[in-house]
Amino acid sequence: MKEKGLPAKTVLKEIESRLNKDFTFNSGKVLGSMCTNPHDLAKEVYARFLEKNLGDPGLFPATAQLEEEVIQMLGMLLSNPKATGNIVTGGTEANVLALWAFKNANTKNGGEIIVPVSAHCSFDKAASLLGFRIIRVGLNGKFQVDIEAVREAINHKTVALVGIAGTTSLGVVDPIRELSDIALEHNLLLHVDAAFGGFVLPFLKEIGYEAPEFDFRLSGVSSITIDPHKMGLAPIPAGGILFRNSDLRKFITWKVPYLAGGEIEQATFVGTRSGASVIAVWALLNHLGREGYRRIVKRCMRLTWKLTEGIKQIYGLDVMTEPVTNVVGIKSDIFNIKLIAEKLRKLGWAVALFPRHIRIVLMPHINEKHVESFLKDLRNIVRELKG
Ligand code: 0PR
Repeated sequence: MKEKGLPAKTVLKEIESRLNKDFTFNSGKVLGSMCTNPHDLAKEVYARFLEKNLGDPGLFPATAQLEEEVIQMLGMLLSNPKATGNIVTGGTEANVLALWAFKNANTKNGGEIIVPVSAHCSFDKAASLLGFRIIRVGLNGKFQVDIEAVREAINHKTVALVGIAGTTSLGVVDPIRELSDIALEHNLLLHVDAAFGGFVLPFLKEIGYEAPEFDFRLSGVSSITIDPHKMGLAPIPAGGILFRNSDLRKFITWKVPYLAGGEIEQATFVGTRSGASVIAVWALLNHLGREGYRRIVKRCMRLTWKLTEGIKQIYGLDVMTEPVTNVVGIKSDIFNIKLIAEKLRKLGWAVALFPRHIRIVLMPHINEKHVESFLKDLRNIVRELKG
């Protein structure tokens, strides 16, 4: 740090010139991210309430009330208005909180959590923090967790199962009903990671797509992660953790007695936390409503299928599986997919690369023209590789 500070104008100018190296969602080039431009209303609200701290809800009781309403609205979206929970920093914190509650609720010896190989790395982080052993089980032909393999992995040390509703790599949904039945049968907890799918799946049926079951309607589901900062269009940070009721959540509830606003009970990992995030989510849920989110999902799904059809028509390329949510996996049995990804990146496309496929997420910042221009570049790359 310098002794003497610079004028605000100079600092802002420097920031602008430095940050223009970053990708922008508006460019339409970011095809591999699960985040997007926050909605304008959310940006405005977020900027206005930066001082709100839900780490001391006694100082901000009205903001705390909005968080309760957000959890109730998300609970209703996930078929359980009685759900309890919090808006947290993201899917990672939400998944850690679920497993933390499982750990403290667990009266068995040892502790194993059965997760699909497709699960996000936040489960490994959670297991490392909490001393759980993660048992990864394989997938079926549709890239969903193999239910038989889950059954085989269960033993006296098993504490919980994890199912994914919108996988990181392909956006597919595990057979959550079967997982729920197994959880009930073996008296296990079941966490559903709908960090991505939580703001997509509830709207699919109404717009004519197949909508796999995944939420609290299935009575074995103990907790769900649902992230407003992915398909919810909220500013980062905004993840969501919901528990079926207060039973499990009480295992991660801590009393903090000395605060300026008076004694509180806290069930998040972090202490000081953004009230602005919560208010922004509240604003979005109220402003967009089911109708608004349905419209957004409809548009994203239309583009998902446009891209899927386009890819199927390119020689040597195919999709990994028919899309369930707005995620497309591009594979090739002929060309090296890593090489294709490298060539796409050279052309400025920010795509995500998995071992056997390129992941495209059709987020709300992508439009028809972006998809067409991407397909054109892809066709040219393939033509060049064919020689
Ligand atoms: N659960 C699932 C199913 C996820 O896909 C992710 C992250 C998480 C949990 C963790 O969420 P947080 O990142 O909020 O903690 N999924 C994205 C991914 O790994 C995260 C992401 C988002 C990565 C935007 C890049 C990016 O540009 O792809």
